[in-house]
Formats: sequence, C-alpha cells, structure tokens
Amino acid sequence: MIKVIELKRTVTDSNDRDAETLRRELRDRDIFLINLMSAPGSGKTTLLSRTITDLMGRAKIGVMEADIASDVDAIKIRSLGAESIQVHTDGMCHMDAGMTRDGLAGLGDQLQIVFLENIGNLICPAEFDTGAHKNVMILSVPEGDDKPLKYPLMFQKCDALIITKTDATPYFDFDLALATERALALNPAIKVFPVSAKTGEGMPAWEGWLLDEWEKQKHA
Ligand SMILES: Nc1nc2c(ncn2[C@@H]2O[C@H](COP(=O)(O)OP(=O)(O)OP(=O)(O)O)[C@@H](O)[C@H]2O)c(=O)[nH]1
Ligand SMILES: [Mg+2]
Repeated sequence: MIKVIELKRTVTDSNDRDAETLRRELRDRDIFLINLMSAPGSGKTTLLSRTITDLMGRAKIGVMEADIASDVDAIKIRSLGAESIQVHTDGMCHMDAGMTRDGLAGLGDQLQIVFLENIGNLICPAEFDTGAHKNVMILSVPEGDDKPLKYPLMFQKCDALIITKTDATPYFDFDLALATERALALNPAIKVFPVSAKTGEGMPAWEGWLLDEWEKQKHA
C-alpha cells in the first residue's frame, strides 16, 4: 500500500474575483485572451509561431510569454512581426489574474487576440484562473497518452486540447484515440485538435476554432 498525503489547496477566492473582473474588462476592450498551458517543451511557442504566421492579416495577435527566466520565447514571437512581452514570475510556477493584468499593461492597446503562454507545468497553472476567455492546453506525442490520468485538473479546466508533434507518432507508443477518449472522459466538452506545428498538418482546424470563438465573443 502506497502512503498518500493530501496537501492543502491554496485559497483562491480573491483571485477568482479578480479574474472575472479582468475577463469582463478585456471583453469591453474587444481583446480575446487565450491562456495556453502545457508541460515544458511540449511545443507552445512553436504552435503560437505557426498560428501567428498563418493568421497574419486576419487578426492582430500578441503574446505574453511567462517564464521564470530568459526572454528567448518573446524574442522568437517578435521576430515574426507580432507584439510580444516577457514576464518573469519570481520563481512561481503559474500566472494568476493580477500578474496577467500587470503583464497585459505592457502590450499595445490595438491587439485583438492575446495569448498568454503560461509557465511550462501541467499542475499549478490549472489551479489559477488568469482571466482568460478560453483555456487551451497542449499535450505532445512524446509525453505519452496517459497524461489525462495523471493531471486530470488541467484537462478538466481546458476548452481545447491540442495534441501536437503528430509527425513524431511513428517513433512513440502514443495512442491518439486512447488519449482523446481519456480527455473526453474527464471533460466531455473539450475540443481535441491533433496537429503538427512542424508540418502544418491539422493547423487549420485549430485556427478555425480559434477564429470562431473570437467571433462568438465579439457578438456576445
Ligand atoms: N517534431 C516536432 N517538433 C516540434 C513540434 N512542435 C515543437 N517541436 C519542437 O519541440 C521543442 C520545444 O518546442 P517549444 O515550442 O519551444 O516548446 P514550449 O512548450 O514553448 O517550451 P517552454 O516554453 O520551454 O515550456 C523544439 O525543439 C521544437 O522544435 C512539432 O509539431 N513537431
Ligand atoms: Mg515556450
């Protein structure tokens, strides 16, 4: 028998209120905020880079890069001609609504879609509402199809699941149908998009969903 210790959850009452306020304010300013979460290295910046390039001219997209150190991701995004900002979280493993508000203040006011690339981590970011209108997560093929079993909250909190690096499927024992089934068992409403940000396969379905959801918010 394995000993299990239940740790206490952080109290997040005030963060939930702050997040609701931020979400409403951003909607009033016609800014659509997407919180993108995943494990480190699963492909957040690569997916955003391809999305920005594909949608250039259709939406003014900006990115807030959250990391503990460095500015390499923000530099990559800027090199594509999109606005980006880097925020450091003082060692913290997630972004909350207050931090998101502070970071957004450093981005221009003319943006229509803003992505928050959250800290690479499948645990803490799922516990804190950032004020985003949609939560999106990435699971990459090399990580394995068992991740919904191990990190259920992340899958429960997200509106969309992008299964990326599908071009690497021949080299890994990743069962796409099983991963999808496990995610849907936790969250029947989650939209699943298998993609390769490297080859572009599957990208139009994800980008179509993003544009549709943006459109819905404009008319909400
Ligand atoms: N084969 C393949 N490699 C990919 C794909 N997407 C990302 N990669 C590679 O995966 C590695 C990590 O990608 P990133 O986009 O930096 O991942 P990230 O989630 O932003 O990483 P952190 O910000 O450090 O958490 C890089 O070497 C990418 O080239 C893909 O669709 N296929
Ligand atoms: Mg990154």
